[in-house]
Amino acid sequence: MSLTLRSLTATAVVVPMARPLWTSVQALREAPLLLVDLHTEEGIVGHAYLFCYLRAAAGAIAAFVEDLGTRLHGRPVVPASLRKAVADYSRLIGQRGVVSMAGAALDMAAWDALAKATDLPLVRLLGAEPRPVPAYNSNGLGLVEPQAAADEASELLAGGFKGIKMRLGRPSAQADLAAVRAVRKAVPDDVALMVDFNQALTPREAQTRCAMLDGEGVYWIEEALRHDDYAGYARLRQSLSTPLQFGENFTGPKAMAAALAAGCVDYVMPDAERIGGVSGWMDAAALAAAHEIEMSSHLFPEVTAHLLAATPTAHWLEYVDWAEPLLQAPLRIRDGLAVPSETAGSGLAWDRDAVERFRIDA
Ligand code: SMN
Ligand code: MG
Repeated sequence: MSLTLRSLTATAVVVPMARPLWTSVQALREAPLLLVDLHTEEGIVGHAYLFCYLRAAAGAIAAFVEDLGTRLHGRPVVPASLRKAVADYSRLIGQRGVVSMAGAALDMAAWDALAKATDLPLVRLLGAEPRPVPAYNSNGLGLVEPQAAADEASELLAGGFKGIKMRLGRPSAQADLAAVRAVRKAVPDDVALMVDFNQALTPREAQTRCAMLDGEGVYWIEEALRHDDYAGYARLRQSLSTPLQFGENFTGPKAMAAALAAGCVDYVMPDAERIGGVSGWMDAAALAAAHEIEMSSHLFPEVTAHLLAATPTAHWLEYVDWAEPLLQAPLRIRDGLAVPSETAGSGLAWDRDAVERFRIDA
């Protein structure tokens, strides 16, 4: 069945985080999400959601999403054509920030609608099988005292997770090291321990702080530097044996292509809402495969369970539970593996009562 786009609606919600995310720059206690529905003339509704980072951003993104819906009214729901139309429409303002997020939401909702129209789980529409992918628990584990970090780390392993991520970037390097050692000691040796600086360090600080973590059982060091300092990452990488990881700030696959061409990163982890939705993700997956680089996900675990299952060099799924209160069927984690949903689409179905409860006026 071919589908025709009628409209896009965006609903802003704010969900309290069960475990606050205390990063080097900001403590996040709530998740401002935008639920996007693509309505078709045929009656099928495609779903997607965005993480807005800041409550104040939700209104701006919602306005652009709904504007895209008006612009594209009557178009066939064909992701490649919609992508081209969005690129043309946003050429003057530029496909960055909230503009690129809105385009990604449209793309993800379009793929969801198509998967429903073909009665396939998204992963199968992408030509792959719904195989489980290793997931690490990325909830919480912020810049707390070492003992609190160790206790929380142990709690995060419930559900059989074989990986966890802690945030770093305390004022003192020694305090970070003490927290890493406390967590490393508290969890079994076979648990992968990722660390994330959230771009906190200058190139000089990064040399010292990352060297300090070498040999401490850290699985990857994420965003030590400003996200686009590819020359800086290349220098940092030369002196380290711990793998470097970044990618949540790639806006579109071309940013990832540039990072891979610069040879400055060991692993990549694009974010579905910044890389360009399902279409952008699949381009990125092809790049990672060509470079033989392992690719993980950033946020959106329900949808990325499908995307990673269709990614040749799939590595780790980042699991956060922020959208769960809004969903009829939360993502299943079995023995530390994320299991893509088997229903038609990408597995997102809103719990309408919950949406009303968490809704805000954006
Ligand atoms: C992160 C994600 C979402 C909000 C803030 C920080 C973090 C991660 O960089 O990789 O999980
Ligand atoms: Mg990160």
